[in-house]
Amino acid sequence: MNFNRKEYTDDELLALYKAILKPRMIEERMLVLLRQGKVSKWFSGIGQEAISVGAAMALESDEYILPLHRNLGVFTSRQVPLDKLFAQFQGKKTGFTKGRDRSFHFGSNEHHIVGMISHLGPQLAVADGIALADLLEQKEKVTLVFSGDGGASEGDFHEALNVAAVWGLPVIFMIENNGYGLSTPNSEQFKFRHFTDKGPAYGIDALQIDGNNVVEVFDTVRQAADSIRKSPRPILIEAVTFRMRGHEEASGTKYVPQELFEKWVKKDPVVTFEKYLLDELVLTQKTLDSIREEIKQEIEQALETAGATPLPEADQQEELADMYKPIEQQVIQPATDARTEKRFVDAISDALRQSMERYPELVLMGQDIAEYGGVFKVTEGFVETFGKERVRNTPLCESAILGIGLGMSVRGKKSMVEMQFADFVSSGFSQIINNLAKSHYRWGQHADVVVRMPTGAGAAAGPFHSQSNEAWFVHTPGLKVVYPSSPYDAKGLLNAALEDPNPVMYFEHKLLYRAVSQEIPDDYYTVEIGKANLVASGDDLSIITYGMGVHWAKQLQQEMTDATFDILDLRSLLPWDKEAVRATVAKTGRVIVLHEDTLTGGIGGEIAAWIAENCFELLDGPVTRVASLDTAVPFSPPLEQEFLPKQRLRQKVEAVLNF
Ligand SMILES: Cc1ncc(C[n+]2csc(CCOP(=O)(O)OP(=O)(O)O)c2C)c(N)n1
Repeated sequence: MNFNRKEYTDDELLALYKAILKPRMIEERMLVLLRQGKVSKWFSGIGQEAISVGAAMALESDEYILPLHRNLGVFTSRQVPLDKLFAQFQGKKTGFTKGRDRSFHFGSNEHHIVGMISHLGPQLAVADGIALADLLEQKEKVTLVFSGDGGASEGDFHEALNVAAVWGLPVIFMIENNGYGLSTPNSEQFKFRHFTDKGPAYGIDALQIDGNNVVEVFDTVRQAADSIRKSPRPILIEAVTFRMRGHEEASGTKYVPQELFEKWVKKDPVVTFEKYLLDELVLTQKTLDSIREEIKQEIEQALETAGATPLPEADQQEELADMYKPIEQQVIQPATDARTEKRFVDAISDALRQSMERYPELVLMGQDIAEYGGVFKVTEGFVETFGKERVRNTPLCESAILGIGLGMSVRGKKSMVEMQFADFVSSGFSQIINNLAKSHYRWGQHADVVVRMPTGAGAAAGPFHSQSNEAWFVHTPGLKVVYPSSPYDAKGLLNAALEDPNPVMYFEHKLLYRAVSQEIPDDYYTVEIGKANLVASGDDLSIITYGMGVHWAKQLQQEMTDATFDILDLRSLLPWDKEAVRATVAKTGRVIVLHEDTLTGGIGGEIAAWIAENCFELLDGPVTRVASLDTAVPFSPPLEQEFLPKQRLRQKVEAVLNF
């Protein structure tokens, strides 16, 4: 192998050697422990260390790296304490995730590392987010993210590269091309010849390097980083390498032809570099022995410390609490009595505008939200006031933009991501439920992201512009979900959501945008998240609902004068106000849970079950759900009206009253 040391000093080369030796020695030790049953399986980086190490050593220590499952060398090169790393591998509380996630699934802001989630691809956009935050702060920093050749088949790869290119983000996309994705060879993974072919299609410079040559990796990343710090843009580096062990330490290597191992063992990145340094007299056998001894001691001590720590004791309170970044919401009252009649849609704009003024770190992202003002005109005029940097038109890349939201949080930014229609959130689902929602629980990194969700049916817009999908998110711990029904709440809850450092799904019913108006405070104010509102008080029946359901219930009350209803507007669906539910059940003893979402698996089921479990003695009749039909949302108006629960409501109410 040809090592071109260029102008690098002996000390620099020695530092690289020490750095590449450490992950190799750790893994060799772990293989012994695995055979003794003392560690669980992991994903070996043996044969690929030059990439992790060369890349990590080339960057400044406060530049973020986003490694994947074969990048032990990133953690060791960033001097992550080995005892903590081993504790992480062993599921100990003293690891990086308090025993909640495994192997390399963690980040450490102290070390400027954001670890992966299993899904691989979502990691790439998080790097975009970190880079965007740095770019907005004019920090002249680079972010480096890894992908395997297999993971690069995911749509997330395309989205992340595309957005990085369009926005000129200083990201190095490091593709470790080791020829296989688990057992699948590249010939069954993709049709192009080299990853460098992909760069031009995205408008990105692309380089191919020998991924087993640590000097080449180090030098290439250094130069690329230097260049894009000064002139921000993404660069794709394809590092050609080979995985010398199985996908993980249980899967074996039978599917890999033996001659490939014979070819690549000659290019072992540690052995070849060591030989080069000995030949060049940069390293003597004596120094080599003492370096090995030093690393060995470090490993043994760390193993001892980690091993001595007991497995975690589960504490339910702590587990539940850590799903969220703590916030004691102080409800803010408007500073003056000034009020103006506002439509629902204007109330949303109001909140966004005032929160943009309040939080200079807040960035809005969404399709067509800049000059065009968004398809519902919520952000009309915002570009003029806040500029294109903070009011960002995005490509059609829901997943990437949501991942960018998480990356921005890592660097202290807030983001609001507008879904053009709530239906399209399915294209970014994984980022929300796997990345944003779980990040704080896993490693303490909050996701300060509000996702605005223009939702609901009634406008004959068919199955893909009308869905109520709030239940998808209410089922996901780590998220908050709010759903206002009035202009007052729309403004107050959006302000509260933007204040909250946790990921909040904010549902806004499209039919309410221009149909309801109300005098609301001109000043900034917030509404408490998790607090329901009794919008009408009655004696005979409780209708527990939210969103459009509140308006249906009110309308029915006007029509039915022989009975009076408590109408409880939940406003927040996660968390939801159990106290208020209990109070209204205690008052009337008869309950309808009403929502526009379809019946099966809807939130009504959860609320009804809770009432049955906790308020059974207060009930005078069966808790009854009224919801949409269990079908997709149909297009044609007569079909849509039959789908929606509104016209079934009266009959159900009468049945409960007469029970
Ligand atoms: C979305 C998703 N699909 C499937 C998997 C299972 N899986 C984990 S790693 C892997 C292969 C990845 O190959 P590559 O990206 O080339 O990385 P390598 O393992 O070769 O380093 C697969 C299929 C996964 N983790 N996530």
